[in-house]
Amino acid sequence: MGIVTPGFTGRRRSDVNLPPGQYLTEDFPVLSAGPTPRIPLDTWEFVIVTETGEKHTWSWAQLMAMPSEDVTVDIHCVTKWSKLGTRWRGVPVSAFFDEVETAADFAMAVSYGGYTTNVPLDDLLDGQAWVAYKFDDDDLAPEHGGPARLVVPHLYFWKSAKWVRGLRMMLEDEPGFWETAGYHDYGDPWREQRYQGD
Ligand SMILES: Nc1nc2c(c(=O)[nH]1)N[C@H]1C(S)=C(S)[C@@H](COP(=O)(O)O)O[C@H]1N2
Ligand SMILES: [Mo]
Repeated sequence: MGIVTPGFTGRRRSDVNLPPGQYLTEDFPVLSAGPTPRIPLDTWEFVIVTETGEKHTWSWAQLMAMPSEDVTVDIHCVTKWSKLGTRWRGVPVSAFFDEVETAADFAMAVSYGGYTTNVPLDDLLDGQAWVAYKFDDDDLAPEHGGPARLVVPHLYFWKSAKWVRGLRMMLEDEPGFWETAGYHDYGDPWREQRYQGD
């Protein structure tokens, strides 16, 4: 006979499989390299610029009209905290690329406020990345990247650009803000790719 714990729905600590060097946190730390920008929704836009300079722009109203997904994912910060089962609502990045033609293999995510981070395009497609605007059923708080942020949970969380403004497509990989400062160009937490050379 097994032991049943009524009402227990969480995962047991011993069942948790964290990437190497990570510890579990229950709260939601804020990590921002600068001040929190405030972006009014009526001027907010998401822009994909292709390698040929072609621009595709979505307004907030257009974003809201796109089919969204509710996802529950684990996130892993390079400063070693991991948070399990975070709940987001957002538009899958692949939906934007249904309308964009590009031969580029890399994207530079660009944020309001100037933050940048590079991600291979393949890592943004096929249900791996979202432009998220809700967290835990609430509008995404400004300090966590609201009105909208990138969520790319399979890479270290610095790749999940807060206050995302768009993607600049690149034929060659280029480092973004933290990558220029020595962080890994790809950032796979399961391979512990924290710094350049890992
Ligand atoms: N625009 C922007 N996006 C950013 C950052 C930032 O400083 N600016 N920090 C990154 C880092 S290092 C992490 S761990 C997460 C933190 O997200 P949170 O503050 O919602 O926990 O956002 C990432 N996205
Ligand atoms: Mo981070």
